[in-house]
Amino acid sequence: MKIKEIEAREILDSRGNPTIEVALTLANEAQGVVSIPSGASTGSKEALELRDNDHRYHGKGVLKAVANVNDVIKPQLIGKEFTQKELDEYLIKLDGTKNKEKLGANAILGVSLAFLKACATYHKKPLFAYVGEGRKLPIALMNIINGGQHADNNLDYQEFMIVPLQATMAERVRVGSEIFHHLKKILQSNNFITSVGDEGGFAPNLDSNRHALDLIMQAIEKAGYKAGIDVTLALDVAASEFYRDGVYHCHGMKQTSAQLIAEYEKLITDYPITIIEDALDEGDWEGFQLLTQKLGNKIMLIGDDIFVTNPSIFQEGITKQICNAILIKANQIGTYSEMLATIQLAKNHNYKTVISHRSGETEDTFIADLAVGLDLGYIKTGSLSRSDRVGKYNRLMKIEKQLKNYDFS
Ligand code: 2PG
Ligand code: MG
Repeated sequence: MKIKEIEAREILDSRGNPTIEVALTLANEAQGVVSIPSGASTGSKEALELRDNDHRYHGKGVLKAVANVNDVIKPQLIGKEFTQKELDEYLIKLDGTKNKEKLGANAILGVSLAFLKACATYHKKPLFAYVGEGRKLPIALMNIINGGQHADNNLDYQEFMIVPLQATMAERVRVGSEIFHHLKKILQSNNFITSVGDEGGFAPNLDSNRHALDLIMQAIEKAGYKAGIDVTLALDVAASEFYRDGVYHCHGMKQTSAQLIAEYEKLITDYPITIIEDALDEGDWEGFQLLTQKLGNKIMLIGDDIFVTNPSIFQEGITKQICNAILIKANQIGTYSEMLATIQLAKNHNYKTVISHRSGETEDTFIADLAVGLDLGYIKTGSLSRSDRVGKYNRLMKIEKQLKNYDFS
């Protein structure tokens, strides 16, 4: 695959902040274009997202990352041939730092994923069919109430999600949307605001995290579904965001990890919660061990900020028996190949894999294709509103249809 042209530019993400788009063309004109999402509640060990920190866009411009692609990376790659692995290794070496801080993980991942997409085009395959043999549509975690860093309300937990379990993607999306709209009516009739947060879920001020779960339970019932059977609940607590000075500042209380774990034990008996992500602070590994001992055989415990899609950090987590599932975000690690290594580790050790959007998204739907092709089982891509979220569900429904008549030969 000889690279003929690469061009990066600055675009806006769903929060109206700059991000990078990269177009890469192979010698036979096959092209891949990708735009890179951006997080708000980031793990401290994520690969570096390079920003300009100057007067433009409140310091959030990405012209340095754009220049790193156009002026530094591109001259090194033009006219050369690579496999995906070779390209990613080349980029990692060219950067030369542990956290991709020289060129920026946003710049590097842009080139890595644009190449992946260009190769799919070259092989005349949809992305999902190019990346792997997976043909199952993922179970989706749909975030219908936003809190934490993703909304200006008073909820400590970041994401209150529903997990529809119907047989097809199209049905799961329908059930999700129906519950979402019933929730809107319930909020309205209780005089709560129905404006939405960064991931398209409602962002009301409520009495407590439990109150949010109660409203969702009502919405499920009103929509005519059975909670715990047709649809279960999931949380992304994003606990790092309210951990300070060795304690968790949650529900207006100061709690130790043991107390918070006891609270989760109660929560999962009171509600049909089957998944909890980032239940504790990313540095609270002992707490995570205790949590996994207590709840690991009952529900899915996802590590996001704690593992940051990093194969070596994740390996340590596996050794210490922490969590039983991992969130996969390409921009936490910065190349496609390293993300694949993390996924492989998860599969080898029976960890569930959940591919994820970021709270700052774009119209790019590559995670939908990767969820299917790489056989990841689960996807987390926000609410049933806003095109940056809904685009991924629409893409999944399209893939589901395409799979019916797809000739894989
Ligand atoms: C998360 C993500 C996505 P952010 O914590 O899982 O929901 O949020 O992109 O802000 O890190
Ligand atoms: Mg998270």
